[in-house]
Amino acid sequence: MKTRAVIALGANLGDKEKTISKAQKQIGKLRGVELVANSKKYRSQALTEQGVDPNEPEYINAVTIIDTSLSPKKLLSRLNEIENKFGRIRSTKWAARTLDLDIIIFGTSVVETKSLVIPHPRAQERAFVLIPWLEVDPEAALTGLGPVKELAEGMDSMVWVIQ
Ligand code: PH2
Ligand code: MG
Ligand code: MG
Repeated sequence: MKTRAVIALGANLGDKEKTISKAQKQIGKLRGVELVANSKKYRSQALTEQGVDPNEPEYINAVTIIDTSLSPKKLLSRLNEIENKFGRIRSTKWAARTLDLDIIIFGTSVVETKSLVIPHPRAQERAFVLIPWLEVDPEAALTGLGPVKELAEGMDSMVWVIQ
């Protein structure tokens, strides 16, 4: 049994564009994962706890859609391994990072454990997740919240496509 999952990628340290492209490739090559779609890359200003912060390094974001036979927990641990390969250092939730891989939805599953919450609890507020997601799946829906097309209304100007 395969489940369709949506992964958001983000980076604001190091060679960001290269990191995102390589990470999209590596996700597609994981055992138990079939690539469905890779979005283009988008630039956006860093969102911090205090709101958008133009003094923080800009982010590159993208979305990758997969079909997977892995469990949400296994998928997360494979994604954490990829983050680590790109030199991810874990400090605070909002700290700058070389690579962040977040599971946005996993089929229509709802997961709430200490290490994993699905759907991603802040996805609906984030242009840098919704706009790339809509690019590769115009019919996308955020579990429990409805069509991404509606959630993303008015957000186009918050991200800039680069590829
Ligand atoms: N990720 C964060 C915090 N802020 N800002 C942008 N623009 N893009 C991100 O991916 C991002 C962020 C924490 O995961
Ligand atoms: Mg994140
Ligand atoms: Mg994360």
